[in-house]
Amino acid sequence: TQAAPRAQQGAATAETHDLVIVGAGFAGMYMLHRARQLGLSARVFEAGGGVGGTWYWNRYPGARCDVESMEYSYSFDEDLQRDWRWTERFAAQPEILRYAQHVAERFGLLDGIRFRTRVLGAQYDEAADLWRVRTRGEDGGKDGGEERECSARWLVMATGCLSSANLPEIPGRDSFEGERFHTGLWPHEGVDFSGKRVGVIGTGSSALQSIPIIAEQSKELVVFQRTATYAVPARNAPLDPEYEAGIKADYAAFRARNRTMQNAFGSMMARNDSSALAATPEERERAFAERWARGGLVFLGAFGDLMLDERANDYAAEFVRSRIAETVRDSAIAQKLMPRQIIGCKRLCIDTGYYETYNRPNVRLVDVSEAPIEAITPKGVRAGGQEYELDSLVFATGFDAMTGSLLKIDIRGRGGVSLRDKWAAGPRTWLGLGIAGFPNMFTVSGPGSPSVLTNMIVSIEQHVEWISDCIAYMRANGHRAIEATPEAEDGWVAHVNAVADRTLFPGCNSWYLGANVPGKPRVFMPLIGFPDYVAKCDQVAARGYEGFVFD
Ligand code: N01
Repeated sequence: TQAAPRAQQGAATAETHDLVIVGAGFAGMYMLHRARQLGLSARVFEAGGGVGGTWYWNRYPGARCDVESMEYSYSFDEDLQRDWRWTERFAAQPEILRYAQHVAERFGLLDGIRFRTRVLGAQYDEAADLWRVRTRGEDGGKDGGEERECSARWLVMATGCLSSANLPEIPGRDSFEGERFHTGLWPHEGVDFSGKRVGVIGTGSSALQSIPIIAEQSKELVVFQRTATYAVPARNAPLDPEYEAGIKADYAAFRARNRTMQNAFGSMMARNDSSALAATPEERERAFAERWARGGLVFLGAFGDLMLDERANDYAAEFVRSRIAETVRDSAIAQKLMPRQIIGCKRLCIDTGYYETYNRPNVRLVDVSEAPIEAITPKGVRAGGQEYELDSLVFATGFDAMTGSLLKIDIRGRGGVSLRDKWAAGPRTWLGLGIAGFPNMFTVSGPGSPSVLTNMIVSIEQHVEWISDCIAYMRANGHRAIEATPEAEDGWVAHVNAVADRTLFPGCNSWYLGANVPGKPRVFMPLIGFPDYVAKCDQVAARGYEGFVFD
């Protein structure tokens, strides 16, 4: 491992805080709020020009949350959750962004956040027990191009799980002469596809949400599909005021119930724990049909063993394939759209009119499952020996998930060891919160925690509260540093893998496994099971932060 360049080099006057937080999404904002409640001085650095994280960047047409609005919101403030009014069952990106902005203003957070500032590196100074954080002002920001340093005792990485765009290295990628977009870096002013020939690469959640809208707008749409996707209808609708009032009458109880769920959402339609294998064909059909009619991610809660047994899983998969056959008029296209992999081992997609879109005369589906896209050319995309001429090309190709944003930053712990080297064979953490060799650094929804398999806001709140309690404990007990032990970390990595191996989750090429990014180590990154995880975190704290050592 090479020693890091001195963080101070070329930096302007150093600034010092108790806490540096990287990212001003839901995690960074709440961390700042909690830090201030503890009387700490904290600084947030955010590469974007505003708060909201995912919801700041992902402005593609149709971007919408797949967790219901009444659940996808902060629970830490009774007045906030009572006052805020969602308009739809599933909120669209602009509304969630407005909510994030409202929270930032309501709790006076904006003056603690330095926007358009990217964190380049962070190095632990062992002599001083301080993190030295190197930042650079982004173009267009007030400190554009300027490098600075900020020191802090604690470093909280609130960098998000799906925030590092994956732009695959397809031959000729940069030669395309038309306009090019990535769903996760969408222009703020929007894009007008009227009269255009548009190509979309990818058929994950982002593609599924944008394809029906792009199809309506554009002259022609060509979708390049590498893996067909299971999608369940959202059945989005205006939020029913009675339903809203019912929840608000005792929001605390509703939140508490959510936290007891495996994935911290879906409390209105609890998981049926019985086995799909024990049910009769009629019972199975009824259970799937009920959830299909209700819409949303609750579909996978139809039986308790859908993610445990391939035969059970295939009943659910077959139900969706039958819906595709019913919906798509051209049977050859329907066949191509039918996924064959395990349902749910890639994130289930929630759609509005996705399969129906292939009945439109201006939409073509190009299957690139057998052979990859050959090239991107100045005029379009070449696949299967044919060139598709395009005016616009949309990469709906996802993210370098869970580790991408952390590893973009040159993070160096004890002895100058870099996180990139430490995680060369896959991420290693204790509880997804701490990393051996990186004292006083915490990861919010880090790999090894349930994060992306849950309602993210619930997981974020749990992590931020655990971290702030830990910092309060350190201050009360006069500790300068906390660090995960290598033994605790080894045990945890083995545990996360063992839990995943008891399920069907590792069974396909998902981003949970890092399989979407060529060369990324294949390790199942999130931990399955939210309530057990929370109990473990609480137990660790109650036992004086077991698995951590203090200085
Ligand atoms: O990204 P993805 P996403 N050639 O990785 C394809 C959350 N989210 O942005 O499956 C051709 O799922 C790739 O193909 P394959 C949600 O958690 C939530 O859509 O790897 N194709 C795949 O089809 C979600 O899971 C919401 O074979 C290539 C697609 O690109 C996560 O974010 C909305 C390719 C990428 O799909 C990520 O979703 C949006 C190549 N070289 C996102 N490289 C909601 O709340 C990649 N692909 C609803």
